Amino acid sequence: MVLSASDKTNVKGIFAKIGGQADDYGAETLARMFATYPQTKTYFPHFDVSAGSAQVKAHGKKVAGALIEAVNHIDDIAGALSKLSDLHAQKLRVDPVNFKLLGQCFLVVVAIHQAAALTPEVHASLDKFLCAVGNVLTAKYR
Ligand code: HNI
Repeated sequence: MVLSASDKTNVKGIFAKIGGQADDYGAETLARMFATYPQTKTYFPHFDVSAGSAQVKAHGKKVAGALIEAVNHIDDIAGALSKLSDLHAQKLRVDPVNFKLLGQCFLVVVAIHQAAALTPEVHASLDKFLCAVGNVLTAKYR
């Protein structure tokens, strides 16, 4: 999954528009993932997974923060998310299919809140970026 120069520009641009709303997008992404793909809830037995719960908000903020970290180091996503990659591979062992589900939900949230900015080109670049993040977080499995 190689991001082209224009992919990187598109991803930075859409995240610049998202700005301070990223935490809310993260929480909405998780709430949609839990509602639409209930099997994802099995990784969070210790969470109140209802939309708007304190845990969903707090975790949404963490996920958004990691995505922003990846955007800020878009030429070295693996380096930027190295610790997170260890955590997901060695401790959490989340089945890789779930990263696609989270990515789809994030795209839906961006489509709702940034409809005008999410041109087909930006959509494609954001999809590639989310795949790249998912690949990094599952790279150290096995
Ligand atoms: Ni993920 C913890 C980021 C996908 C299940 N996850 C984190 C943390 C971050 C994070 C940040 C907090 C780490 C810490 O506390 O040090 N997760 C991300 C990102 C993606 C992602 C950026 C994809 C874009 N995680 C997923 C998916 C699942 C998932 C798809 C399962 C469906 N993550 C978890 C679980 C935890 C977690 C479970 C621990 C939660 C807790 O607090 O107990």
